[in-house]
Amino acid sequence: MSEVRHNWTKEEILDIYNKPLMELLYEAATIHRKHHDPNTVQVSTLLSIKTGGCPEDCGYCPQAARYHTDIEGNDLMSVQQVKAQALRAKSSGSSRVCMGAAWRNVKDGPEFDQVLEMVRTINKLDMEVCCTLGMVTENQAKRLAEAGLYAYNHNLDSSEEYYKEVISTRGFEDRLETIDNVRKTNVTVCSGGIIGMGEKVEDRAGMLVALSTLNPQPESVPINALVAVEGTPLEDQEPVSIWDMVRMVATTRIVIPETQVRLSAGRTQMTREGQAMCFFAGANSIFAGDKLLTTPNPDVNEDMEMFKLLGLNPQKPFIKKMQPQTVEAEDSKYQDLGEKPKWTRPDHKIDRNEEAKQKAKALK
Ligand code: SAM
Ligand code: DTB
Ligand code: SF4
Repeated sequence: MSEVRHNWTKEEILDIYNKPLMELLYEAATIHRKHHDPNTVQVSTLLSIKTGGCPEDCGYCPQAARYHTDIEGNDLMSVQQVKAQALRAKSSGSSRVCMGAAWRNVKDGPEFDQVLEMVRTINKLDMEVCCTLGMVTENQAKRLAEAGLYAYNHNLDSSEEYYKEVISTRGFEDRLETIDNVRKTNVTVCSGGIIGMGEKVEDRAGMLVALSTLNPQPESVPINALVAVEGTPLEDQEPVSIWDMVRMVATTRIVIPETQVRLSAGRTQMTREGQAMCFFAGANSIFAGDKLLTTPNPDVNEDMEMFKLLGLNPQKPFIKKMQPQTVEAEDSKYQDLGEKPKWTRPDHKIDRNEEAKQKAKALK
C-alpha cells in the first residue's frame, strides 16, 4: 500500500491537477484500487434539521439570513421527525445520515441536547450518524462522540486566501480549530469544499494542501460544485465544467488516498457519463435523496439505476470503523458547560456580499 503523505506542496498538487487527463485518470484510478474496492460507493442522506436564518455571510449559501433567497426556513426538527426520515433513508439504501443545521456554531442548551438525542436515536438504527452544525468546542465534540456520532462535517471550502473573498464573519483558523476539537474524540472528520466560486486553480490546490497536510487526513472529503442560488452573492457564477470536477476528484484521490471522496452538491447538472468518470477517478461516495439541504439532488431511484448500470454497490455501514457505543444522557461524563464560545469575527468587507445584502434589504 502506498504511503500517505502529509507534506504535499501547492506546486506538486498543481502539477497533478494539470496533468494530461488520461494520465491523471490512470494515476488516480490506480491509487483508488490500491486503497478501496472500486465497485463500492458509500451513500449518505442529508437532512436539514434547522433550515435558514443563519447569521453568517457565506457567499454561496442560500441559508444566510442576510440574503434574499426563496428557501423555507424551519426551526429545529423533533427527534421523532428525524427518526422517521432516517428510517426512510435506511430503507432506500443509505448507510449514513448527515444532519445539517444553519448555525454559526453550537451553543450549549436545550437545542444541542435535542441534537444529541437525534444522534443517539440514529446510531441505534445502526446507521452512521454525521452532523454539520458549525464550529464546536472540545467539550461539545466529546458530548457528540458520547452520543454515538460517527462523523463531523466541517468544510474548509477553499484555500485560506480565497476563503476571505467568500466569508467575512469567521476565520479559516476557526475551521481548523473545530477540526482539531473533533480529532480529540473518536469521531471521524469529514472536510472538503466547493469549486466554482470564482476561485483560481491555485486555490483548489491550496485547499487540498490544507486538507492533505492534516494528520490524520480527513476520513471523508466532500467535493461540492457550487449550486448558484438566486439572491446569494455567487448567483451569477458559471456552472462548473465536468472536466474541472473530474480533475478535482482525481487530484483529491491522489493526495488523500485513504479518504472517501464524496460527489456532493452539483450532481443534478452532471450526466451519468460525467459521474462515471468521477467514480473512475476515485469518487466513492454520494449524497442521495431528492434534496441536499435546501436545493435539489437527483432522485434516489435514478441513482440506483445508475448504480445498476455501472455495477456499483452501496457500502454497508461501519465497514471502515466500528460502530460507536451510545451513552445515554443520564450516564454522560461530559456536562453542559453553558459555553458561549467567542469564535473569531474578522468582519472585513466583501463587496459582492454587501451588494447582495443591500439588494435583500431593498426587497424586504
Ligand atoms: N452551518 C454549518 C457550516 O457552515 O459549517 C453547516 C451547514 S453548511 C450548509 C455545510 C456546507 O454546505 C458548507 O460548508 C458548504 O461547503 C456547503 N454548501 C452550502 N451551500 C452550498 C452551495 N450553494 N453550493 C455548494 N455547496 C454548498
Ligand atoms: C457538504 O460538503 N455538502 C453538503 C453537506 N456537506 C452538508 C451540503 C450541500 C448544500 C448545497 C446547498 C443546499 O442544498 O442548501
Ligand atoms: Fe450558515 Fe453554514 Fe450557510 Fe454559512 S454555510 S451561511 S454557516 S448555514
